Amino acid sequence: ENIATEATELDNLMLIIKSFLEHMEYTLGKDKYTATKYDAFNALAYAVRDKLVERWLDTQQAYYNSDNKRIYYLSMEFLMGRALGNSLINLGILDDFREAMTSLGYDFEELFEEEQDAGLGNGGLGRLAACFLDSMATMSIPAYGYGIRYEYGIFRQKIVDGAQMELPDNWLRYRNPWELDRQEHLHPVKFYGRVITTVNKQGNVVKEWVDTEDVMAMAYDTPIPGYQNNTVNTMRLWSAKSSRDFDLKFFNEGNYIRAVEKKMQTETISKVLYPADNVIEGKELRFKQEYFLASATIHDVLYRFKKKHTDLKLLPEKVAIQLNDTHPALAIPELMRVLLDLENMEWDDAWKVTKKTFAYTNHTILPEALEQWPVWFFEQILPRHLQIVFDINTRFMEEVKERFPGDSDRLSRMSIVEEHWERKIRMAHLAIVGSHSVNGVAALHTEIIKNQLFRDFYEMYPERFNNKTNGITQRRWLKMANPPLADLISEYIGTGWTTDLYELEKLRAATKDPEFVPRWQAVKRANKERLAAYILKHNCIEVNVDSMFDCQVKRIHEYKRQLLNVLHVITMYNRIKENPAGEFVPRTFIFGGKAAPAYFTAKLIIRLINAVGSVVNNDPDVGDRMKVVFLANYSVSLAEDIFPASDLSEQISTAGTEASGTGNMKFALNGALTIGTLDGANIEIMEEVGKENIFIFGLTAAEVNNLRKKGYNPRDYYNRQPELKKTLDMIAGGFFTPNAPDLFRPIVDILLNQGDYYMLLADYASYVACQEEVSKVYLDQDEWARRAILNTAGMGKFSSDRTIAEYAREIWGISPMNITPGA
Ligand code: DL6
Repeated sequence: ENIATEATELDNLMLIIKSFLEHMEYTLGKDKYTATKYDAFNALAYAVRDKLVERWLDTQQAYYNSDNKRIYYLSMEFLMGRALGNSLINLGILDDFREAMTSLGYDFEELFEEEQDAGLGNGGLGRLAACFLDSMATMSIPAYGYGIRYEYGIFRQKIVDGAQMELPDNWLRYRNPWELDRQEHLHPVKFYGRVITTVNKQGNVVKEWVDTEDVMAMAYDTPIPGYQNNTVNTMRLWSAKSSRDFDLKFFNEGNYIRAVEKKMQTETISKVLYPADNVIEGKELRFKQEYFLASATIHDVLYRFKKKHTDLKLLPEKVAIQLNDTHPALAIPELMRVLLDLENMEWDDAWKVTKKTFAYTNHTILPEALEQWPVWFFEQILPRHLQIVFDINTRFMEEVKERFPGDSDRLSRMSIVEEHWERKIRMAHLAIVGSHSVNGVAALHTEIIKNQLFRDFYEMYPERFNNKTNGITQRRWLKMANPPLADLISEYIGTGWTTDLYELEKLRAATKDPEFVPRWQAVKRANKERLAAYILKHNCIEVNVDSMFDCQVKRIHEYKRQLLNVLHVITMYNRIKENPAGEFVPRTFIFGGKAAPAYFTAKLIIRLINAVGSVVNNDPDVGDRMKVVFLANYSVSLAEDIFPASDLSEQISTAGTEASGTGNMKFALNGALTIGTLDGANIEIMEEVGKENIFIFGLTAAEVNNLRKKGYNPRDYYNRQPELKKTLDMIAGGFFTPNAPDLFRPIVDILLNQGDYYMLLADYASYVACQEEVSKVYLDQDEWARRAILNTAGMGKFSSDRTIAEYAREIWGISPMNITPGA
């Protein structure tokens, strides 16, 4: 029997090697003389993709046969990162492939580094979409991610002389082995033109959108494997191609160069991801991108629906569309347009179908991130949609009037059309009115939505509002990113946590196991050594592996308060300088994150971090008690190296501003302790891990509101706190950049003279005191490890599997199915 098993294993190994070599030769046209390491990665990826494709076809056939309800997750961003490691793990073939590649003489892990990140997102919102796809596949939910196949993803960040430089991320230049182009899945997307009223064959008065300029949306599909369950779902991304009709029209005009130019212009729609996070860029091209995604997807959804059904009134029974923020919300008037103008449905029926089909997730309350499109964009680019939006609004206003007679202020507050100054369409209002569900992404955030941001809507439609606290996939963020910790955990509690994260509860007992704790500490140390080597290689800074790795990695934004962290760094520096012989718990401050290219203050904060770093890191009085490191080009793959190596997770946004945060969950899952405000999901993390195992400081969201109402004067704090005053004076006075003494003045100006909107000064004292407590606990390494284990143990709730199960049950009304290959 043993011989038989061994023979099968050997066969299996030979098949993998054969597949790899065949792809090297026939797909890539390379041999052992010409193949590069990048070719080896590609041949390996194709061999893995073959495995995916078998299950993919079976899954899709099973979905078709079962006619289950389908879930469409529409998102302008999918921040997928690398696919190789994840695919191998989810298919359960990691060890087989490692053995095969090693036997061919390759360093397996090195090949992973060859893969480009799929960086089609800015931050939390895009990464959440990626985690959701993993969870939906793992739960065998018939789901599709729909987005845009940007040719350029999020820019690559370089740090030059301490400042951010943006380089284009031309990620498709060297092929993308995971995707399959679907030339046959083409939809024309209309732009511009005008609306005429005609009478159709049945004698009905109908609207026709004519003289449009059409752009073709072509599908590219990427397989999304579930975790060891034979399910492979689809992420379909649209790429813009100019249509043949379009070409002909312009080429026939006889000006060849102008015609080619026009053709190129239409294809720019899917060229580049807009790089702003939590702020809108009101550009026409972005508006077109949003409609491009909305329109192509609605047509695809209806095409699939019609393969089995004829009665469009049944759509909500077979289709749920989740809008990832308002970015794809033009899908609402687009579905209305199709139902009214192309399917001849009556308004009331079409509206009922639309509302029942759509659900909207809000991801931010920051006013600068709430989308409002000028009415004149609609007039020019989507004239028929403007009519429909106006019609929706007229009916909606009637409803409000009936419900709240005589309340004209309320009418103007709630209107989908903002009438002041320049007329605009408020996309959030459109999304709420056109959906049956509106959710926030953490408990506090949902309360803020209900009681502040969308209060009027909550009063009108309380049943629509619900909370879905975010989550992350433990397959990528623990099993793949941190194999030594994942193995240690599995050894202790079994592997059930990979699909049921609540299993981690069982780790609580490990805190009392004298053998477990040192092993836990050894894993963390090894991970820190690896990150230290990375830092040495990329930043030429030698860090003390025994120091606390204090990490803040996320987009750079004023509300996230990287600047507050810097104030603490400078305070600690000053304390060492004043008492060079004193005892200090050593710290390595690690920062990472991109600033939107047009965000002046965020970019200045990056420069400040680096300037403070050059002073601190080179001061002999400091030695290895403190280092400040800015890791360039924070991305999914870099994050996978940082979370496992971190001791302290900085989640320090002004209370009430961070909708949820998901980095906070990834840190804690990997055994970092959190220092944080009572904001977003931090609150729920505290509830799960226990107040004693998290460091909480600062004003609460209610206190922030009250202080703002009462009148907040940051100068009071500056004048009363000498350490704070000294820190700010150093920044303003050019201490960190003697050659450009005024460089950081604008930062201090924001804090002292422009009202310090995010209340850094109000929270400074409590933050610094809390950091002292952090250092005290860190001195007792066993106590620290105990708390770290309890953090990991408390992460059960924060699996995106739990989040998706809630969406499925409470919003989509579906139950998962199991895929049997070949069924
Ligand atoms: O819900 C995912 C993620 C949250 O965890 C973050 O707290 C939140 O800032 C982010 N929101 C956005 C909003 N962008 N827009 N619009 O990225 O969503």
